[in-house]
Amino acid sequence: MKSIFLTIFISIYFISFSNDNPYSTKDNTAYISSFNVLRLGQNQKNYTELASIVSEFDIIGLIEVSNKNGVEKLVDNMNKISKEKWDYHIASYPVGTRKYKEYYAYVYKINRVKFIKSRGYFKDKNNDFIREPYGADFKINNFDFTFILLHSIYGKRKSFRVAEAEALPKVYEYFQDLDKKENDILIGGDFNLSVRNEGFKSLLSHEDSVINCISPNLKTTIGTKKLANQYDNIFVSKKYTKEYNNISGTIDYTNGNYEYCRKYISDHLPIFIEVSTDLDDD
Ligand SMILES: [Ca+2]
Ligand SMILES: [Ca+2]
Ligand SMILES: [Ca+2]
Repeated sequence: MKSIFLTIFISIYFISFSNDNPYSTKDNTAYISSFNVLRLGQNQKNYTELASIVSEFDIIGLIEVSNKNGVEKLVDNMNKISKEKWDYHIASYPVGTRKYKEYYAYVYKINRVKFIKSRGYFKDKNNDFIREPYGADFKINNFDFTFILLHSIYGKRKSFRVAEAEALPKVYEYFQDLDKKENDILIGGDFNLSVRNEGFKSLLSHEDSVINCISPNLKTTIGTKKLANQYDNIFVSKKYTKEYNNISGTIDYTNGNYEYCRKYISDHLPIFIEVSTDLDDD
């Protein structure tokens, strides 16, 4: 598993890193990931493989977490299989419907990433979201930022998903306005909608020049016979988050074993961005 993963990772980075070994992580860059982990804590998982996939990043925002036990089990496995030490932060309560709720959580390398504080859930006054987005502040070297996570509705009709995408500027502005000094707002998650959909138009035309870091051409969900949809993304402001290096991607850990991965890992791929951490302008 590890070797498959490394091969894919190297092929993604071959051009940008040329002669560098991407695994001798440079102190001034970091990898921030968002990953829908398909009912972590509830579904049966191969925790060793899951740990090996996510432990290549510095911080991973976990979407679709069923309970704290799943996160603890993942962190225990990461501490076992990697040379790094890992810790986590989980939202204090789950969100969703009366019948079905999920947590958001973050797993991070303790020697590289500092958890600063929780920003709590988005105050969803108009009930725009089935699961309110959640935010927390972290610092990697000199780069501090608010990392927001969202698992959008799937629902009976596509219009439900489009409506949540249309409400994203409210989320961006809510977290942006919480802190006058801190303006690095990263919104990661599973939007259940291609970023090409016009529902994202208002967020992507925001005056702070918000961009989607993950290409619309990269599929992020796993179907039964192939990769299926482009549903996951990370949004940042080009105006404020100049720390984003314009390097991003997905990690395709499937190696053609779609059914196995869906059953024992997830039905999504992790997505990631590379950031510079030596300078912070806010
Ligand atoms: Ca900052
Ligand atoms: Ca701000
Ligand atoms: Ca910044």
